Amino acid sequence: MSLFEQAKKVIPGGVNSPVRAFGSVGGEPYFVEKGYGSKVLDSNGKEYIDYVCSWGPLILGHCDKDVNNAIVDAVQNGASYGAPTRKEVEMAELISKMIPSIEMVRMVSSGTEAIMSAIRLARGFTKRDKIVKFEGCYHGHSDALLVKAGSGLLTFGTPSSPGVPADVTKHTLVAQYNDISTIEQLFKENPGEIACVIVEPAAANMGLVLPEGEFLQKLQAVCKREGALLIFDEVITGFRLSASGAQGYYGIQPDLTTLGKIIGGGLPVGAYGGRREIMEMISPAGPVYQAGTLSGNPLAMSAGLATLKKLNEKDFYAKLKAKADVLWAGMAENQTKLGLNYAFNQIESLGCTFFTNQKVTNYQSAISADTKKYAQFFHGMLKRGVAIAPAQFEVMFVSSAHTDADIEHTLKAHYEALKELN
Ligand code: KE4
Repeated sequence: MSLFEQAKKVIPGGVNSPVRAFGSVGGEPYFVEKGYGSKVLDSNGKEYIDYVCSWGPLILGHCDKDVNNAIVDAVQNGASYGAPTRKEVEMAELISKMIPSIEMVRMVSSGTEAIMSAIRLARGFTKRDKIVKFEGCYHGHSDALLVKAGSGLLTFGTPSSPGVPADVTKHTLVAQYNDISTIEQLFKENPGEIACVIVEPAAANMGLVLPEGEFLQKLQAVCKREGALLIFDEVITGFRLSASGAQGYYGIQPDLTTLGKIIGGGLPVGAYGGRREIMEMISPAGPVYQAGTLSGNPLAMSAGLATLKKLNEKDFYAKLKAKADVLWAGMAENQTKLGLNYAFNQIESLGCTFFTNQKVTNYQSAISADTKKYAQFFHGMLKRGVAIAPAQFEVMFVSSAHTDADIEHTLKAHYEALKELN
């Protein structure tokens, strides 16, 4: 019996998070035994150059020595106390220094928890119930955000999962990414009722879709005019696009920001933060309740602090971008050589090939991608020792641990995998 068969007997779908099960690419998922630098080794002893990188946290790659040492040192003093620690203060001060719009921050244990809490805070602060998200953006699995757009471009959210009451999602409105007219329309139809708009400032959950023109600036202006809070979900882009996340990259300060992934260095973590007058509504300073047994966990704080400190090293992002740009340029060159023109979006160390010839700027254009072709491409890369996301609507993550040799190997595999597509 395979490990996957064994797993499926005791874990739903054999995995602890759905995307890991290879459902959209077919075949059995590889089980990882260990990671080191840019690589992972599976339970059959096969090595892959890894562009999943734990879906974003591992911007330094696997088993970074400084991150590992920080965890090993911390655990000598215990794993959790349920009492405040100086590391939580250090983490909050460092996050606030790196992302100035975050005057105060609350640590939690996942991106989902960060977003769920930020939404509650926005509702408590504005005394409004409705929220707006964009079709194709993913903000974790809390009920209010498990919605899909109904028919047409502008709708109330309808539950995208059983178990989510329509009574909950009726407060969630769905707009279209890069189309500010859909936002204007929602505010026109719901005057004074929208608490917040949550957006991935660079969307990485419908594949990679980037804000066009002044989309983010206009979004901020509309929220300001309408008295709604702008929430940047930077669980992926936070400390990924720059030392100040997407908001630093695009020069826009949201009212609230959610974080995760990188700030835990691979350990369970999430955070939400923003303007002091808003954050001081959070219990016990204020009336909006939120709590967590392992919030600010000392091991996660140690791993996160060690990670963020290395991201502050001179030219870290310039070097990472230069490395990623070699990969992105090589992938474009491979397509040209093969006479292909699949859509390709990239920003800094994030990249995504869509198997469609349409420019991808929103959910509708993203889903024009041929997911069967992606599946074939995925397996073509995997058999050549390159592990990319097992789903079209995810992204490739490049880490500082990826070497020139890794990129050369990846480009060779990429060329051959594209060539053999039928
Ligand atoms: P978590 O609850 O999984 O820590 O974070 C949820 C979340 C929130 N916001 C954004 C922008 C996110 O991308 C995520 C989670 N990202 C996915 C990958 N696209 C996690 C992978 C998985 O679900 O296993």
